[in-house]
Amino acid sequence: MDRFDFPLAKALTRRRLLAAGAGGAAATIAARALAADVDLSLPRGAGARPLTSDFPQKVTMILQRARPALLETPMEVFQQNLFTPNDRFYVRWHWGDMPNAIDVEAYRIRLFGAVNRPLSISLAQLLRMPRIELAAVNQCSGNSRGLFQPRVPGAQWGHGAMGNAKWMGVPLRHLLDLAGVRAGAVAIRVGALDKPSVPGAPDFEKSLAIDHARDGEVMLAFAMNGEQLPLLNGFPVRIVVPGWYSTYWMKTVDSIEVLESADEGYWMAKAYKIPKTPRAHVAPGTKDFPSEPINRMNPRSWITSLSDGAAYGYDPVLPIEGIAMGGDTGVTAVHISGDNGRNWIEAKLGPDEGKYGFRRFVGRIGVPRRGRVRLMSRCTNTRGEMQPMEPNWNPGGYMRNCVEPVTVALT
Ligand SMILES: Nc1nc2c(c(=O)[nH]1)N[C@H]1C(S)=C(S)[C@@H](COP(=O)(O)O)O[C@H]1N2
Ligand SMILES: [Mo]
Repeated sequence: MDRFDFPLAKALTRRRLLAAGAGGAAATIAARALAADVDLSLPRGAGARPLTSDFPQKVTMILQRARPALLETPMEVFQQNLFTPNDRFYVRWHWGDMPNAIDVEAYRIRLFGAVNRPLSISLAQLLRMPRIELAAVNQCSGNSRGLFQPRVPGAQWGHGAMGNAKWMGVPLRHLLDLAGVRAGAVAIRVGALDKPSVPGAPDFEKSLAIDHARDGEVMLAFAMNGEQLPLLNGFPVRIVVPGWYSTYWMKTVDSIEVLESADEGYWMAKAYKIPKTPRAHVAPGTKDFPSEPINRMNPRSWITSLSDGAAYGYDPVLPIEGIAMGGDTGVTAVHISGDNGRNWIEAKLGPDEGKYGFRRFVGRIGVPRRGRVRLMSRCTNTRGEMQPMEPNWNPGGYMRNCVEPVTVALT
């Protein structure tokens, strides 16, 4: 592919910018809310959230929590852009002690453990290495958790804990090959600059199987939609694991350890575990089940041209637009329905930007008369997996992927 001009000088400028804004960033993290509220239409009527523009490099986000920062993307952003703009891209951190300035000259990524030549890589070195670029959806494992019934603890996200971007970076395979992975290596464990804000709490670290880390697509990304990553999305470098939930997409990476035995750390062995059942579904209330670490994403779709609960002028032919994702594989088809799922018609798909990204769909639904209409979209991926009507449930509130109806009044 073309050599994208991503000069370090720009990164240095950014360092100064961040240094100048650092106090401001820290101060603004105790965000003021904008006057307007959004309603995430959560069950139990608890969906009202303030909007905020107080976070550095972000505009008009739904404020879920200020510290650690949990910012959700409003749905209209997905209607307006197939690639989510960096300044509208959602944000999630586990610990309040997230970096608010980076010294790009001192920044290093250490690669150590079961390797022949441990490495300490500067940003300048990383920017000279072979790079790839691909579109991929970054989706939190708990996206749409606020819709779980019965309710489960955790961030009560609507559907906006996701975003689609073109990620550019160095394949992790390249670095692992430079270091020389020893026979017997089974996994890599990635660590980052943020630190627990509670004494003795486990540092946020995630692991990937060594073969996955070496698949040529898992990358150390330094650019997002052709620009540096926003600080809150992991500047200067984050891991991108195409097709997998973004709990693995470590931000502000500073260490990669090659392990010879499975990672028994809290964030792999205890947290982010899902039932080993189809779609990670168990009967609501179930606590004991065989589990595994969360992994690949499943197909989803959303109607984005109409908002749930809104009123529109009646037209016998209602145009519909939305976005779909296949999970860890491409989208084969999206079907839409205007009669509560009895009849489905195939929507027209927009350009294919790569199997890990969002795919636009457009279609028309005949509406015989004025009144309320329940509209639905349903994605089928290239593996033949189709979004079901029934919601899945698990105590973590993970992997929701049922059909998400939108009800509108046509008057
Ligand atoms: N260093 C670091 N990386 C992290 C996290 C974190 O808390 N610290 N959270 C993970 C989780 S659970 C999610 S959903 C994504 C969110 O990515 P974003 O903030 O760029 O949207 O970051 C992942 N990477
Ligand atoms: Mo997440």
